[in-house]
Amino acid sequence: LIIDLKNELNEHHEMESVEALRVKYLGKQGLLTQMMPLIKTLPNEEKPSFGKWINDAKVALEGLISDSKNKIMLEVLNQKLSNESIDVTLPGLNLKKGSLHPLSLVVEDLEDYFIGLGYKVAEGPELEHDHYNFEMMNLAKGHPAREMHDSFYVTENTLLRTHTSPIQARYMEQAGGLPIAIIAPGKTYRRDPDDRTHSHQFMQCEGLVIDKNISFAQLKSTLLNLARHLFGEEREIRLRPSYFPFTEPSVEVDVSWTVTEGETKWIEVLGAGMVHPNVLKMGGYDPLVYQGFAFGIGIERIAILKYKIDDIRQFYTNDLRFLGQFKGER
Ligand code: FA5
Repeated sequence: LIIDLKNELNEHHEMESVEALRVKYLGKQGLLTQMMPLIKTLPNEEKPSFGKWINDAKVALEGLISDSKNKIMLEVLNQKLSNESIDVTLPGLNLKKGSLHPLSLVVEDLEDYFIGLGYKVAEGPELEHDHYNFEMMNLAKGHPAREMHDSFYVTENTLLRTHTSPIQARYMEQAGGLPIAIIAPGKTYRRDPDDRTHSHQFMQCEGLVIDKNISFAQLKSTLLNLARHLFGEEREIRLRPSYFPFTEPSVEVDVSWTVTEGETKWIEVLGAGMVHPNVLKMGGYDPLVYQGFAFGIGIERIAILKYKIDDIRQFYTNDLRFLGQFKGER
């Protein structure tokens, strides 16, 4: 029996057929099981040795079957391991990583800088009421300076904001306490023809400080420190008298730029001034008690200077070769 089973096991290498062999030899009707009743037919003196033989055979057959099953299990496992193994040395997928837009880089830098000085960041809607964009900024209907801002009107009284200054009026209205110290970055729109330095959509960052004893000297030092933060410690600023309806006095601010050794150029980057008494009054602050300064930075201007970009339209044409150059800037 043992030799028969050994031979049969050599021909079967699957779990099911080995199990069938177990049934064939050891099952209820199995070959070994069928021999057990023979014990009754033997003379008494042979019964013990026959019993022992049956038992030994059973143990041997069971051992062969389970060895064979174990061998098959191991083979299946090894097969699985080699089929499902992962080659960790293969190169990974090359997923392209994006980067922040240069204008976002400038805005985030301004936010970090001013938050560090105790300013808050404010926001306002891009679709704005004439009331906030112009009237609260001391530009009544028919004011000739409205023409400086060629506007996109949506209805008679709403327009795409031409500057971030309306956020000044909105903030004053709901501030509920002094001092006010905010910056407000955002998109702005004007019907300017697009060229290398102008776009019909661009970005500004407004700044507004209101309290008692606010002076022009504080505005000047704020702007000088800002210019040095943005462009380097050796920068100087130059203030030129200017006109804005919402500030008095008003200035335009140039930053020094070394073209070649010894030759310095001045480049205009923003408008600023002391908040006009009418703007303070309309915003709910007595101009005899409170003063303020405000500034409006052209974000593209800053980015153009900082990253040496030659055409403002590059910011809006979504050319990945251009945008990809700002990886790792932040
Ligand atoms: C203003 O818009 C004022 N609201 C700024 C201000 C705020 C003054 C607070 C005083 C107090 P201005 O029109 O000069 O000012 O615009 C400010 C900046 O926006 C400019 O210096 C320029 O950098 C940028 N700018 C204006 N028009 C365009 C345009 N079409 N394309 C790109 N940038 C522009």
